[in-house]
Amino acid sequence: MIKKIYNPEVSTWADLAKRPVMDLEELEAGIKETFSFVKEQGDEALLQLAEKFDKVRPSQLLVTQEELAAAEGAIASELKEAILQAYSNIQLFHAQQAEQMQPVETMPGVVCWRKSVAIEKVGLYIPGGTAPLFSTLLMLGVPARLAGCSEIVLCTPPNKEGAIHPAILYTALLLGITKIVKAGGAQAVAAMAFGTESVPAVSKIFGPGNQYVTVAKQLVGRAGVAIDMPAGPSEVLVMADEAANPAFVAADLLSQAEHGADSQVVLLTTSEILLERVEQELEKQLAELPREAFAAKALDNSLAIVMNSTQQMLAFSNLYAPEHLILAVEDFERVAEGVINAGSVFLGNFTPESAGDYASGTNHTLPTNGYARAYSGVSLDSFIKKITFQQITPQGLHNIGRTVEVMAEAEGLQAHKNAVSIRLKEIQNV
Ligand code: HSO
Ligand code: ZN
Repeated sequence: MIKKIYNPEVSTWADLAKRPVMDLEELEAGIKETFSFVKEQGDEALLQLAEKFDKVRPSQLLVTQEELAAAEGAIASELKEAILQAYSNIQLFHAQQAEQMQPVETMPGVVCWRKSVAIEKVGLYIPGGTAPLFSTLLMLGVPARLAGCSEIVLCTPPNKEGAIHPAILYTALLLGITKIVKAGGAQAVAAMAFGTESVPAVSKIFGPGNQYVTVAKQLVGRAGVAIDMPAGPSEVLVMADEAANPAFVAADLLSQAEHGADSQVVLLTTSEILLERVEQELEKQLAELPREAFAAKALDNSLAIVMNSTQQMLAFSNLYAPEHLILAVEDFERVAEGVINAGSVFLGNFTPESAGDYASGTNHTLPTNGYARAYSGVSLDSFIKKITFQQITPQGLHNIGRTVEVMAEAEGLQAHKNAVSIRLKEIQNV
């Protein structure tokens, strides 16, 4: 069960805010071997590794038109409607993120501007395993489409029958993603990074995964392929006072704990009574969960901390930098203004994290493990590069030229200076 701590000294906070450490370095050697195998054998390596890890050798590596078309009939209409609603909300929220920058004349005759251009080729990874995360496909596919990426590759491991979950296929269909590769793990990351006969090499790889996928993404990151963000186990921090509903708080903590045994949930509260009630609710609700075993393990790694004030809770939360932050406190609007480190924030008693996980519109691919101190979650920007442009007229160069010459000279870079001087001479001659 969750570990309780009462009014810890500020000097102990940094330790409390540390996530359980995972040593992933020892996985590197094996993953590098997988990389070499995929580089050498391409599709055949993917098929052999599917046989080894997914216990099936798919008859075809890519999902066929027929498989895609069949997905629509294979899922309940209520689920289809839900996916469509989520799609629409995510689309609305992400479409608003598009920015247009007006050209700026920094000096007369010197004009600078910036343009957003989609990353041409992107790869999306959707894990298989215990939960078919078609919601993650929406979270990645919608902004990829809005950005205008011209090639979107989806890799996801097949089940033992060699098939992909129909909800994943239906979502792909909705997004117009047709290159769906039956490959998982480090080999899928390798295929998207280096390319095979069937899998085009992409410039950026997105999506969550197990430890092998995480390390593989880090390794291709070092080799020049961009990745969305460093990923770790999912987490939520709930800040709760007497205004909170203990049953809601417990439900929120469990919703994150059920992701996996390595998930971490943190409860901060100013009320010992609330903590007691939350504990009772945790026990009651946990016992009824199909994924009780995962959630129970996650709770064992988790903390409930009693603090003196909302101010203290906010300070701790900002130090912890949670992936998800739920504010179940009286004055949640004021507290929200003080949040400086978090991936995504949920305000008040009626805003469960689950809403953001699936359907409200915000993205659920978020920085974990304290990375929220420096990283944002996935957004439209994640699929875009911003290219700057400038154009200078002869009069403009006359205006800015001396500044550049003086600076280049001071840096000892004569050729830089010359590139301006040679033109200024020409202008004078006209
Ligand atoms: N909470 C996860 C996302 C997710 N939840 C997908 C349910 N499905 C990471 O933000
Ligand atoms: Zn979730």
